[in-house]
Amino acid sequence: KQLPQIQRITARELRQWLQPRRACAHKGEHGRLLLLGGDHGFGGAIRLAAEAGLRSGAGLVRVLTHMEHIGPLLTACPELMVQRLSDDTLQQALEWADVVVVGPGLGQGDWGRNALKQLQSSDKPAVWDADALNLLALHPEKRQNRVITPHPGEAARLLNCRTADIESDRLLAVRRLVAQYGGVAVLKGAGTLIADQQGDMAIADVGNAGMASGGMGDVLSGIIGGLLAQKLSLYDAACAGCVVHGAAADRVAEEQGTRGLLATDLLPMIPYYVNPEL
Ligand code: NPW
Ligand code: AMP
Ligand code: MG
Repeated sequence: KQLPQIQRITARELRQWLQPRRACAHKGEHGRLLLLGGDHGFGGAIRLAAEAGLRSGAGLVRVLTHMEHIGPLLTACPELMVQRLSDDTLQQALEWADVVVVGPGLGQGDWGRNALKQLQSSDKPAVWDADALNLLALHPEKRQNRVITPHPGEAARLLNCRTADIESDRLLAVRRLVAQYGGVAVLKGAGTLIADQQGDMAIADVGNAGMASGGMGDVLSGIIGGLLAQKLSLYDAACAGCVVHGAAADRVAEEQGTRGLLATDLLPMIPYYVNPEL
């Protein structure tokens, strides 16, 4: 059996994807990023994803979520634009956005289902994560203009198998994800794999066990969304996003170790890896 070629990517390779900004740049050219999520009890997930989008360099970041999360989100991060998610605000925001991230803390109830259904009529580039993937697993749909970012548990739901089956052959799992769902697939976990439909495949050779804590994946979806908003291709944004994410976590761990590492610790480290001139 011929083994696939897998590109091994480290923080050094980020220079091939990210260019320094033009001196006369303005926010409009760095993309409008929309994030949908944060059901009752999950306000933290959407805040982490949205702030990661800003820290990755998206020009404008807007969040549609539950009313109860608006105040806390704006207090934590006043650079965000935050509104209550409704049919009207979603339609208007979808016209506004260049890129959409859906799923962090979305839940699997009617609120989240309805948002995902409306989003399906848009073909803007999108990152589907977390509960968007759990809902996708219930009604599988192939789509080209999308990055999916499952952890092994979500991948098992998408492929209708056990988590152990995913972990026993991660290469096969990521290829099956792309074959069934289209676009680009990111199979998370130690040694995150990225694959597209042309057969390209990469492994992010960064990250550490401190990342096995709540909210880490939400940060990744925001980073990939922020890079897509800056016009990287789906595959490049996914590869670069995984490396920025893992490298940011490694930088924190170098100082304070892995135990007790928080997803919020990564946020101020992201700029060190999205600015290739550093
Ligand atoms: P097992 O037990 O091994 O079969 P879930 P979630 C597996 C939001 N969050 N290697 C493992 O399965 C999210 O955005 C909100 C192997 C595990 O038990 C979602 O919307 C937060 N297995 C929602 O919560 C912070 C692995 O998956 C199961 C694995 C639910 O998302 C937390 C857990 O996955 C969270 O982000 C690995 N590396 N990784 C907030 N602050 O608001 C995962 N598994 O059941 O899909 O639940 O990921 O917590
Ligand atoms: P989630 O389960 O959605 O919160 O995502 C967890 C994130 O942390 C993913 O990007 C994983 O690749 C990363 N991660 C979790 N555990 C590890 C680990 N042991 N080594 C490296 N990365 C990890
Ligand atoms: Mg997650």
